[in-house]
Amino acid sequence: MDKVLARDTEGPAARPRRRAALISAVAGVAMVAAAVMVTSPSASAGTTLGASAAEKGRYFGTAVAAFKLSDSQYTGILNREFNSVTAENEMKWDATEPSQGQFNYSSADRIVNHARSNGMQVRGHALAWHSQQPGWAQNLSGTALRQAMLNHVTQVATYYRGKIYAWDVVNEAYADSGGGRRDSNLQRTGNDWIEAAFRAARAADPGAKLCYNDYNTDNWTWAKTQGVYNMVKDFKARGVPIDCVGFQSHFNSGSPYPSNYRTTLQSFADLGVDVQITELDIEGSGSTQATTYGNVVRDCLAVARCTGITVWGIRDSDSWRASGTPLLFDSSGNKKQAYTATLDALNAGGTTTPPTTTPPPPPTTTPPPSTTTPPPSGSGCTATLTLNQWQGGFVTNVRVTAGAAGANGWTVSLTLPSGASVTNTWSAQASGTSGAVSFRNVDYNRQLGAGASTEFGFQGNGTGPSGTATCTAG
Ligand code: G2I
Repeated sequence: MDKVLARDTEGPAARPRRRAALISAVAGVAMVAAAVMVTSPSASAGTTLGASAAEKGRYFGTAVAAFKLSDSQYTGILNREFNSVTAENEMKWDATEPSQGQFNYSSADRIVNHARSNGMQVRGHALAWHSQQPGWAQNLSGTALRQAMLNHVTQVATYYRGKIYAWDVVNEAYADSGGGRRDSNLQRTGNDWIEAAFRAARAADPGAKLCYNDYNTDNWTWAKTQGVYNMVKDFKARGVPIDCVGFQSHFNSGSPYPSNYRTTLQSFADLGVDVQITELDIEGSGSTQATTYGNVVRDCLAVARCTGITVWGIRDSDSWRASGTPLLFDSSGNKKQAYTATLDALNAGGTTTPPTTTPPPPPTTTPPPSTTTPPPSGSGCTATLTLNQWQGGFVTNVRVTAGAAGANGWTVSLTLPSGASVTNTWSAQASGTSGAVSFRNVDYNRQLGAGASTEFGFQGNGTGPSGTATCTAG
């Protein structure tokens, strides 16, 4: 193995191309074939976590702290081993919107730019969470908090549109015991706050996979796991836009790796969502720790829709639980037994079906869903509204579908119910806030091909509109 490891001498810029070639060349091929690959000077199958995961159609990521990107040992390991990153704290609400309506992306951008220039994908973490809220949000409640949260989701997801593989839209909304929701200021805005957040995220970045992320949801028999499972099942049944479930998987003696972990992953996947291991760390050392890392990797590879694994930090000293030495590299940056077990498990896992790698939909134009009325036969367009109403406020998502002639610009007009007013609009330019209002395309969604559609949305106070609206092309 050492000889193989020593082969990874190409710069990071060469790696994405090589990874892509490897995915198509060797996906699904067993370890024997991988061993043949490493004899070729242009290939390095299985020599790093990211390359090995990519051969199985998966990613292998880590949490990154922006302030550590100037540490060359840290960045060296990051660039060599990982093909996905999650901002450890920099995309959270307190970091990105320290004052209401004033957004600061400087630290998050450092991570996103580093990832993109080194061919790594980005998991966005986290849009709506009861913890790490800025002080101003902690002091809000009711409709004001609901609208602030939806605005936050909309603004941040819009800012990063096209750059995020998957968003943790909602984080840790379930209680530790009992199987119900956690009490929080967000929960007190109404039980539908989670689906409202998902709808706002979908409207803002239709190309990102939208995940629900939580901890202590690994053991299939635990009430919390079942609570989240039932929510996802309900969302899928009602068409709430959810694509994935993140399992943080912070394992220690109080919350050990469960022998039914694979059952949990597979059961969620069977609901029609991807599953991802999003914050993996395993307290311990030596062969015990190594075996558990191997088990986790084997479980993910056994589930076709387990699309990737992220460890929550690089070196033990980078961990939020540093004293538990839960990561793959020691505090000097050396590979631990846990690293070798992880890489070996990745390389050995060629016998399972890799996930279908469907490219995300383009950000602005998606085919119309079969449930909507067919597009007009000639020129013009149609507009279909989906209303998410709660006490005192609403979000309306609007699907605009061009007719057979396509559209070069469009305007949607409607009359709001009495007392309603628009407070925020995304992916369109609004005229008017109450009574008769209209929404004009913005630059990126002006052009629609024949029958193509795009979505925009708006939120407001009072009772929102539903049904259809007048759409004018041109
Ligand atoms: O707590 C572990 C993770 C559980 N799941 C959600 C993750 O977002 C969470 O990450 C941790 C970070 O690893 C810590 O780095 O979230 C903590 C906060 O909830 C982060 O800790 C905070 C400290 O509490 C702050 O005092 C500090 O200013 O990190 C901040 C930035 O270094």
